[in-house]
Formats: sequence, structure tokens, C-alpha cells
Amino acid sequence: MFRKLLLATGIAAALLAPVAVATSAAAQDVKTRIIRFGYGLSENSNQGRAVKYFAEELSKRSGGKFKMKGFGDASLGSDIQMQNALIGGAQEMMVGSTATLVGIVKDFGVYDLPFLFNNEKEADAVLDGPFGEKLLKALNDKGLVGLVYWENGFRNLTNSKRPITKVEDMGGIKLRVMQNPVYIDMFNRFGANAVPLAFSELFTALETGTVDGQENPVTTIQSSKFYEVQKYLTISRHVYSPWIVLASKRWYDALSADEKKILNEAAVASRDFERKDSREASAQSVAYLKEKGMQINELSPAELDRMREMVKPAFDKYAADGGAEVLKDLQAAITAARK
Ligand code: KDG
Repeated sequence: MFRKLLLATGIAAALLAPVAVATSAAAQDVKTRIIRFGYGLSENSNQGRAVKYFAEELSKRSGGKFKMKGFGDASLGSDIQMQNALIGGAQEMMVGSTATLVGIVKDFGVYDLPFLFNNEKEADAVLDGPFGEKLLKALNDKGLVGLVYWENGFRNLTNSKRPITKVEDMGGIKLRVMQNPVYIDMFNRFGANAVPLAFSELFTALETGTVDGQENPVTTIQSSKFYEVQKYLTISRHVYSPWIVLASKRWYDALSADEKKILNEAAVASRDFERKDSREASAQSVAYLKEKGMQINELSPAELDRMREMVKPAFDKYAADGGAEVLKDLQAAITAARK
């Protein structure tokens, strides 16, 4: 008897479940919405996989009403072009680098200073804590909503000229950097010739020799196939680079409270997925790149200390250019995260 009751209840629950989800979504103030989500890397990258996961989470939590479509390979434009499209309300969402946001909120440039974070744990604590939150809020009066940070990762050097085993080896290398004054200043101080370029132009610039090298996390070097046009990889971990998931404020403000809750909760779930996926992928990338024929070396602690010394004036310059307070706050947040 009890088994039959259990079975009957089980069948009833299974039949009612979809209705329950739909009912809960219907009960909520949730409208059908098409969300265009732009990003710069390929679909088969840590960034692309996280976009797919985010879309699935939104659909699940909205009873299928939030239909998010990912547009990869910068098909909706570069980070900067997409930021402007969100501000104008022509696009709903994107993920991109915090480094390209400095034209909108200058303080985001603080994340680009070298050798700030020692590991991902510190980065998570600072980005998801009061310091990171405060910077996200600074976007609100610029027409953007910063939802969460994803992980781009610790950046490393590649080039086609020579192994970089000491800073002097960077001398004269035309090194592509993100469009950001901290990166330009940093690599010029290392003796390279820093060339700011949008990510979407990078592979061609490497292929044609317009630039000799670039710097990115190993996951990006793998997913963007830079190993096809770069011979040398130098593990330097010189900057921890965040990505930031952005929404158009014009679009976001029109959402109901229920819809905002769904979006924010799905964004947090996507952040946790992306960081786990990125770190797992990163652990495999060096072996993959070696297999693809890259000649790989790691900068010694002594050499990294020399680089730290050489870029100390970059911190002074950043502080003198109006970044003193945000830099002090970030350094305090990192110290607190280390306790
Ligand atoms: O859309 C591409 C961006 O995510 C960009 O930040 C990737 O790190 C990157 C770079 O070097 O441009």
C-alpha cells in the first residue's frame, strides 16, 4: 500500500513539477525577454563556456522567459564598442576586461597594476568584497550596471622573437597590450615597445608581424590559438586580470524586482561556474601549449623581484594621476584578505 502511495505521489510530483516552475515564473513579474550578450573570446573558451552556462541559468530561473543569446569573437564589437552600445541601450549585456573600462571609470585601472595579487583566493576576496563592490557601483551613473566579476586570470608573455628569461630580453619587442595607460607605461618601462590594440585585432597583428608578442592568461593563449603564431611562452603572472559582466542600465532599470533578482542570482552562479572552469582549464593549458610546440620558460623569483622594482614608478605615476586613494584602498583590501 505504502509503495503504491509513494509511486502515485512521485508520478503526481513529476507531472506537476514543470507546472510548478511555470507557475512560479508566472506568479513572479517576469516577462519574455531577449538578451544579446556580447563577448570577445571564442565560443570554445572559458569565457564562451561561462556565457552558455549563464544563459542556461537565466532560462531555468525564469521559466524559459529570459532568452539570452551569446555573440562571441567580438561579433558585436570590441569591449569598448560594446560598452558604448550598452550605455546607449542598443545591446543588453556583455563581458569584457576591466582594463578597457578606464575610459568610463578611471579607477578600474587600479586592477592593472602589476604584482598586486599573489593568488586567486586573494583576488576573489577583494573583487567580491567591499572594494570590488564599490567599483561596480561607480558604473551606475555612467549608464552601466556591473553585476559580477569573472576570472580572466594571471597574465603571461608570448612572443615570436626570443625566449624572455630576463627583463632585458623584452628590449625592442613590439608587444601588444590592452588599450590602457597602465599597461602601456608598464611594458615601456620593461623596455618593450607597447602597442595598444583591441583584442579582436590581436591574432592578425601577431600573424602579420605588426606586433611580435602579447600577454594574456594561458587559457586565452590556448582558446585564441596564439600558439599558431607565437613560439615563446614566458610564465610571468605579472597581472591578475578580472573580467566584468555588464548590463545596460537603461535596460536593467526597466526590469521588475523579480527579474532583477533572477538576473543577479544567475550572475552569481555564472561567476562561481566560470572561476572553477577557468582554473581547471588553466591547469591543463601549459601542457597543451607545450604539445603544440611552444617553447616555455618560467621567470625566476629573482627576475620577478627585479621587475617589481622596475615598475615601482608606475605605481607612483598611477597615484599622481589621481589614483592615490583607490590604490591605497585596494592595497588595504589585499592586506585584509591575507589575514
Ligand atoms: O573581449 C576580450 C576581452 O575579454 C579582453 O579583455 C581579453 O584580456 C584580454 C585582452 O588582452 O584584450
